Amino acid sequence: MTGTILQGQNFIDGGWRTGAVGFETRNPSDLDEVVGAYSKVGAAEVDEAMAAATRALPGWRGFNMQARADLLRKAGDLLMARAIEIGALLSREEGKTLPEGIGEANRAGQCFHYFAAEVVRAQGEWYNSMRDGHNVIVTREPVGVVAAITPWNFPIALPAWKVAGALAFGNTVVLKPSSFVPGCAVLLARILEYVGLPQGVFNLVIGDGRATGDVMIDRAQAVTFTGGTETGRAVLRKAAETMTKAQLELGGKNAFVILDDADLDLAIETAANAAWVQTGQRCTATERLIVTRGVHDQVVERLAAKAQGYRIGHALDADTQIGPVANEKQFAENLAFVETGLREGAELVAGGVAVERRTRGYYMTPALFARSTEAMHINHHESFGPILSVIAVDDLDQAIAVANGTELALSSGIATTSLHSAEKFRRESKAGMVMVNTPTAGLEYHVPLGGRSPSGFGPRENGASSAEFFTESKTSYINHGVN
Ligand code: TXE
Repeated sequence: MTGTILQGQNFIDGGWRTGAVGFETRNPSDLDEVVGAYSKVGAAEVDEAMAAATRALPGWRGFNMQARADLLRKAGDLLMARAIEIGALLSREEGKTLPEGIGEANRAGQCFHYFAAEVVRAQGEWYNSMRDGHNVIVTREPVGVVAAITPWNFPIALPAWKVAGALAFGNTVVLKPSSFVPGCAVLLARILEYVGLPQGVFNLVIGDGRATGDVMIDRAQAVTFTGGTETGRAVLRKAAETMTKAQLELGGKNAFVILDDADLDLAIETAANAAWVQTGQRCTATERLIVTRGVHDQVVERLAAKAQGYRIGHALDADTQIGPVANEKQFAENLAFVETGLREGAELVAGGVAVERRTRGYYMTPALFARSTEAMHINHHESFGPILSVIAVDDLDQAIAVANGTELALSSGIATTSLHSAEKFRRESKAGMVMVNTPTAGLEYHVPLGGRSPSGFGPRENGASSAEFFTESKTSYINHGVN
């Protein structure tokens, strides 16, 4: 199945705009297929988008609450009604399998529904005062214009939850998607235009990371960013200049522990899913597998068989289980990462090589390294590909120490049938999200998402913690004179 070429524009101040520099995206499953034709805007147009969002702010902030909730809900309805179309575009542009693409589009719709309900849950607190005849109220107000900057690995869900969250709390938004995968953001903009969001409330700019990002961060009151840790540092440095509020969701070097007492069928399934499915391109993917010696050899053997059993192929083929790597840069980095592991002396027991399929694409087999040690580069740096390395340990205490031994602390997990071990791990893991007998990847939108610095910075995304980022608190003292 091939599709038409999406002609994607920028959406600024309620109108569609072509930028000066045109470019195309190609299907990572089939490099001979062009998926989208877009154009990048420069600093002047980004500035216009920021100005439009600033002008639209008072109107949107005061927009009727029910009407605002209705707009978000309708956007969610449309995302779900068009999930097959959006999912197919996502699969063609990013390389996720079609069920994954459709699932992500539906998730985007659910995020809009969740935040539609948030609109009417306006938060506030009332306090008695120390002073007679007074009281104190604490209310929340929109933070202002939000700059949303997103990476390529979740082209619709990530823009959706950032944009829906910002809008729900009365903010206006300028979204900059990754230029590797702008198509879904264009469809989101079309949906938001169709449901009748007022002019300037939502803007989409496609452009180069730094040039675009710098203008956005300068002019916004808040920036929400997901991407690589180094880019996150650059965003934070820039935000510091203007004291722009920042929320960063960055890399992970996520560990999953398997103890001797684990249900091994579940543990193998869980580890394999989190490491290799979606081509390992999830910030919460398992990259380090920490296994106690009693089950180590069995785990390695079974996981090697599992890795070799996956059907790798074109993202739109019905029998494909794992699609291609999303882009050439990531593909080259993954293969180089495998080389590094081999050079360091880890044993590659499965996969890790480029393979050919019926179409030209960035295909590689899921990699499993055994006999890797904690000190190796491959156990400290995010790979962002389908690459898993196993580290053998003596017991739970050592497992926890190794799991906590990297800088990045986003997600972690443990497979065990011992309530005591599970609870000890849950308490002592420094990751922002801890999973017991379930994959390190696979998050829900009604609860906070994120990790400790340098895996994350600022208030967590999603769930109740969204309000912390998307609003500012105001404390009011009122002398009403009633005793
Ligand atoms: O991320 P980037 P990309 C990691 C992963 C991957 C690497 C690159 O290791 O290989 O990041 O992926 C914009 N100011 N993760 O290219 O480069 C850029 O245009 C402001 C981990 O997607 O960080 C894009 O829109 N913005 C991650 C967005 O930032 C800038 C998920 C992300 O770009 C900018 C995805 C700048 N100076 C990738 N430079 C995770 N763990 O969740 C670039 N951008």
